[in-house]
Amino acid sequence: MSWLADFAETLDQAAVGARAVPQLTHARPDLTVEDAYAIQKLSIDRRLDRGERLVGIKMGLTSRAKMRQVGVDQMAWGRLTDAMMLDEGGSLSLANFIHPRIEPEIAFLMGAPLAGRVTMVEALAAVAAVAPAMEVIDSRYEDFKFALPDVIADNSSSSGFVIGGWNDPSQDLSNLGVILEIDGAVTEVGSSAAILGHPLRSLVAAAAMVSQGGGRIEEGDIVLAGGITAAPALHGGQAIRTTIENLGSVALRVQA
Ligand code: 0L1
Ligand code: MG
Repeated sequence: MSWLADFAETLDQAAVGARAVPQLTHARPDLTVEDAYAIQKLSIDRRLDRGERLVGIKMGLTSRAKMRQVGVDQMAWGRLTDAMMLDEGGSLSLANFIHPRIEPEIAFLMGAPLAGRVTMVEALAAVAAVAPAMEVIDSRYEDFKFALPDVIADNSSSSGFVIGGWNDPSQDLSNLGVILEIDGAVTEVGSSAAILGHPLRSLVAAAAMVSQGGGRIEEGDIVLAGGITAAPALHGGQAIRTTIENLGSVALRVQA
């Protein structure tokens, strides 16, 4: 087994067993971004071998709030599988996670494939619908600490997501107010503009980054545009709701 596959197995097992592991860059300080995407793919391939199905991609670190929170200042992407999808209004069990956090997101549903260098107009033309969403991030690393190659190898911390109702994408998405409430109290406030100035820019970046890795965004894929605010930690019994202006709300409960 190559060292890349060894690292992929380590991260996969950490996710399956909900047990944190040391950063890969501690053992291998020369780990490159290219190595990291190879590890990510090998790790997700292990899930696909167990029967999971790819349903889209997530963009990460597309807002200053997120970059500041984790101390990494470059974008990353990861893969979403059907097993990561949570029911809207449903609940999650903390037993399946290490130290989960939640963040408000905007989700795109693709009506056509998208790849390579595209404009925002071309990106919008490929979108079938847009929805409020939340991502559960759960770094598989101890203390939620990582360098860029670590987080990329770890599927950009992605571990779950929930999507609200789909909306017509032909509306101004550039500066929509966003509120994250926990137990009815407003915990984070932001704007869709936090995502690279416009959430469609994240889709443009996604098309380019996924193509660099030899793939493409497919018709029917979900694309999460990236966390809009800092991501608070989840605790037992919480009721979480994100509301995005003009797009609606999406909710989750954490089991007590
Ligand atoms: O917060 C993190 O763990 C970094 C990767 C995910 C960030 C995002 O989805 O915006
Ligand atoms: Mg996110």
